[in-house]
Amino acid sequence: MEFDLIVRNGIIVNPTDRIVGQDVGIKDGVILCIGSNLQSANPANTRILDCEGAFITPGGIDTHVHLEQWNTPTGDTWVTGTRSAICGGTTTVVAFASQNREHDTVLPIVEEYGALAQGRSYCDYAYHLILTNPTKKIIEEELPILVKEKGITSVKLYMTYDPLKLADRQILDIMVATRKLGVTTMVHAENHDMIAFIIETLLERGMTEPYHHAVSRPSIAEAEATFRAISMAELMDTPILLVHISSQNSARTIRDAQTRLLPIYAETCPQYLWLLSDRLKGDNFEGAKAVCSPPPRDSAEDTDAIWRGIANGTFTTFSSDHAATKFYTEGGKRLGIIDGKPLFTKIPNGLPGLETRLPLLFKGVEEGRITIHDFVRVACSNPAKLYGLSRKGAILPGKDADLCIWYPDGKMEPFQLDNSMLHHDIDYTPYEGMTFKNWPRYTLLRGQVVWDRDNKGLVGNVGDGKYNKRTASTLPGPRSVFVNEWRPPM
Ligand code: DUC
Ligand code: ZN
Ligand code: ZN
Repeated sequence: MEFDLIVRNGIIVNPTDRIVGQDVGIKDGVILCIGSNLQSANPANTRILDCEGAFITPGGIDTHVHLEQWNTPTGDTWVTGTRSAICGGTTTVVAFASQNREHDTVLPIVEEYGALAQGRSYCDYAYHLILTNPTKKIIEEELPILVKEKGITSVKLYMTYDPLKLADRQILDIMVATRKLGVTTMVHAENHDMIAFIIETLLERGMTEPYHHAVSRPSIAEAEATFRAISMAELMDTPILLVHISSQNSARTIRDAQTRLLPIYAETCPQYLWLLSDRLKGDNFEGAKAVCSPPPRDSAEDTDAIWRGIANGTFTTFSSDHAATKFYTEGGKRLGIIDGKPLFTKIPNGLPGLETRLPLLFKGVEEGRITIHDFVRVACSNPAKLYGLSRKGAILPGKDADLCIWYPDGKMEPFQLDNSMLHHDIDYTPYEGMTFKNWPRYTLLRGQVVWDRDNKGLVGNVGDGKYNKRTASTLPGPRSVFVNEWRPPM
């Protein structure tokens, strides 16, 4: 067998196993085999990449990314967001095409959003659909077309935000359809009315600082909606993925449902491991830099529980929820300053995090909080399985040769993160000043080196990324065999 590239002398990591002393043979962008001393049977000029004993993980898959959505005008574009993805070891992103309430069809929305990505992505990509007005026609006629023709096999639903939120009845109607179609249903679970009530009370009392954003969205609001979403999913026997889970409270509820073998999946994000709500305090409106929803929680009790949830399998996926907004630019986070005074309700929600996602999770491996296999499971393999990215997520023959190669111990000079080191188009990072002892050294997208940190850095090109038509989830689905017809519980 002849290869285009042989990756050697590394520790190949998959979710359950690691392979030492073997090479990865790559041809035409695909992993052809894993075997010993592949070099010996190849021409002397075959390209070799020596990992010097470091971990080789699958390329990262970030399945919760907001790029170029109408409601984040100062955020990253497909070009800048995916550029930062590959520089942080991520080779596939799944972003969001979003329906507005007034749209009574979603097919053109998906076309328009797809056009924005085409030729403008550094990494492979796909998108979910956010449903805000699920008409009968959309559910019964358009979703099947999206699944079959476009390979869009996931939708996101909101239980909060006036322009986005769905009533429970609408969620139930969607669940019947998604279960039948094998579509993964993502749910943003926060209790809308609890939040609205607290906001009103805070504003009446003049409590309008960025920190009050965190006060307005307590973990009980997330936990209640999480329980309700799980209850609806149980009734409809529909697999769901609870996005961006931030608290111990919700993690327990999810764990309990999983213990009962319900097909309940959950996602968490770096901000719920590394940030606490006191980061929303500070002079000069600095706290706005950490305003996201759900907010970071108050104490290490929650961050510790989230780390444990990754280790014990409660969390299926680990995503960035990259929903970036600039801080110093007009139309960005400072929209939350009105007549010189803060008003937290006007601060655009969300954080940048595509490029820092994997290094922040890898710190958990270094600190012994999770294993390297947990890392691969939540950041690469499970995202591929849950969202039907069948060519991705593992270092196995036949899979795309998407790889992230780390530094061997002691090889990389530890550094303190400075936003200027990152490749997004955002003027801050919430992780400024944090020390990193490792970082993706090389990123390979379908066998091509696209990030070479020590030699030129970014070496991939815009337009390298290809659209991935997805299949249904391969994780356990509905428990009933009668997926085409919902039957009342009796
Ligand atoms: N939900 C998201 O998924 N991302 C950003 C903000 C939000 O509320
Ligand atoms: Zn959300
Ligand atoms: Zn999001």
